[in-house]
Amino acid sequence: MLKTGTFTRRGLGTLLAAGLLAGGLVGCANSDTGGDGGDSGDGSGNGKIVLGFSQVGAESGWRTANTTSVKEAAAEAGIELKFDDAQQKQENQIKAIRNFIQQKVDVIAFSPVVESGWDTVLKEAKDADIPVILTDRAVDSADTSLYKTFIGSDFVKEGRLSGEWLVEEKKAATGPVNIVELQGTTGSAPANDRKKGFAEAIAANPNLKIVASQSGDFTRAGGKQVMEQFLKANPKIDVLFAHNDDMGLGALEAITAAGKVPGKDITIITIDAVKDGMQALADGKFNFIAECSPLLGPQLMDLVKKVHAGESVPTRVETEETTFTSEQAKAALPTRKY
Ligand code: GYE
Repeated sequence: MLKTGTFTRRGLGTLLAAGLLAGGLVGCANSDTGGDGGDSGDGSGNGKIVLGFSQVGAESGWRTANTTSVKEAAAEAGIELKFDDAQQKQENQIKAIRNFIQQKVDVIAFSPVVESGWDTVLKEAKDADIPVILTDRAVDSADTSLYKTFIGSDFVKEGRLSGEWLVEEKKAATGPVNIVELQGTTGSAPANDRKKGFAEAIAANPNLKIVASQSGDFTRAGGKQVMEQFLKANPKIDVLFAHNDDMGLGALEAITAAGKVPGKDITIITIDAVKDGMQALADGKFNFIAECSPLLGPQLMDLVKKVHAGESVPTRVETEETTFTSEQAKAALPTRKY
């Protein structure tokens, strides 16, 4: 995963992520708690740190890999995990966080489905003296004392790298290059930031124009459906920029059904680099992927232990990532873990 084009470095994170990869993906964490017993760990029994984790949902391959990473890392670190799946609904996440507060968990971590609207529940956690860690996605709360740290990717950078690749790819174009954009979940940090980074980068070439941009909610079904609409409404589409692999994979079906050849008639750029996306890239159906690593579990558990011990932690922990062309995907696939 660190072959080429590495753009961020955090020594500790790299080591932990590499360690997880080296260890392989073992065990299976299907249960809702990663702990080995019914103990709450809040003074009543096994002494384990209890972590309440509210996951966005199971909308994509990225999310599934992220859930596995969190569950396995908790088990490995001896942390008791209370896991909740919010099915992509903010109200469910708020409910889960309130439950965690009521249960007096030691630490709360969550991946906020959207950026806005968290102040009240975060204040409730703070008043209950329960430290909160944001994983994967950010919130827009002005009061940053409502959470201890935010671990995740630089989504603006992912969008920018995607746009920069396209500028280079289309530098010989003399006429308009029509781009359609499949956005992630409306109001989510990755959708907002990837859109921004991409738009900034393509501004360097006035031929590159986004002719349609709509949310496919980070799902395959959403990507397929919106791409069908794009194809009906726009006679000439040269490029698809999808905010994740899954929407790009859904769009492939719509493109093929419309009698066009993905990767040739339409240049396709996506983000994530999960296995199915990498396979499409290796097969020449996608043309470029900016990686977004879901393997946040080990770093998250490290932060959980530290905030629980009252140690100071950096306010921002960035994930290390790279980018892939088709040739690079072919080389990386055999050892790809997710
Ligand atoms: O790119 C997408 C998932 O928040 C980084 O969410 C994550 C995004 C990821 O559904 O596939």
